[in-house]
Amino acid sequence: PQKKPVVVVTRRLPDVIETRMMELFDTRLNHDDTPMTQSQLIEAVKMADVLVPTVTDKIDLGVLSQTNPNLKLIASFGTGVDHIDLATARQRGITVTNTPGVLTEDTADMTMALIMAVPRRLTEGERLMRSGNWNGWSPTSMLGHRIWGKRLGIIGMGRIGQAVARRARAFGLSIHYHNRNRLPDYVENELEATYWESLDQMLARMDIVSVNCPHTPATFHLLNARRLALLQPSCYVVNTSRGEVVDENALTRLLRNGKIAGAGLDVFEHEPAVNPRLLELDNVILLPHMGSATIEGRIDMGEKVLINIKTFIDGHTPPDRVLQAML
Ligand code: 8YV
Repeated sequence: PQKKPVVVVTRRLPDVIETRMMELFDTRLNHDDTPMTQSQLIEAVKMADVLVPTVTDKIDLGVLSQTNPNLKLIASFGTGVDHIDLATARQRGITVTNTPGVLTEDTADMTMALIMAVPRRLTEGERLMRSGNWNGWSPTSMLGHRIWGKRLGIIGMGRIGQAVARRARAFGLSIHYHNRNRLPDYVENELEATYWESLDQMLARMDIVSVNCPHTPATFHLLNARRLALLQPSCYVVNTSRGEVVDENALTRLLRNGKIAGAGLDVFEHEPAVNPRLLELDNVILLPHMGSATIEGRIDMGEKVLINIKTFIDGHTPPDRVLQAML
């Protein structure tokens, strides 16, 4: 019988997925659920025919230059591929796949949760209850800002951005967006979304800004100090995409100085590190990169990984091959 391909999985995945993987491939699991070090990753790619990394594995030139010649597929468990040096992978004839689509709605739910929770001071109220210091209702306590009727500016109107737009419309927000490319008319009409070619001009007019674009060389620090300074002091910022898209230090400074009303952050520039000054701010909700963290979603992601590997091994183009256009 043909030798089964060696599949190395870098992190613990849902049990059903790991079981299926063990049945199908010569699978090497990692149940030490801490991110692999670079040297562990290098050991992994020396033996793997297929690598299944996650967002916490930096697949850079150093790792890719150590792959064994049989490693021809990196089937990433996740949608973002900014942790993989795609150009080098391509040069080395390695196909990269991801898991798009299945975490769109979960991530949009979490984005909407932050859009609601920050202006309405949800976690502040919760902290007050747990502190035991609540003295009862008063007409002027815990006042937040109204959400309906406000302008939401979505940066990155791909699958997740559009799913956020659909939800936000139902909550009475008006939808504005900036994207590399303008959406076709019929999509814009369906979403009742207003396109802003100039990100700067959009930023200056929004009440809430949601970051939903991938992290690429072109979007690194897209919200830099200059652009963040364009926001109105009453504006809220929500980020469920990648920390690197926002200059975290500049954002922190503006939040501290009252130049931005608040922020909901699920992602950070140097995860798992967080700018410690953010922790001191009441008008900020911080979450540990859990935008897509649902049991159902993780299984869906795992199934996508399985299909990508199987299709590739069978000699076909895997459904979620990451195209060069992502660069
Ligand atoms: C995942 C994510 O938790 O898919 C992504 O891009 O950021 C998250 O949804 C993570 O990537 C798993 O690798």
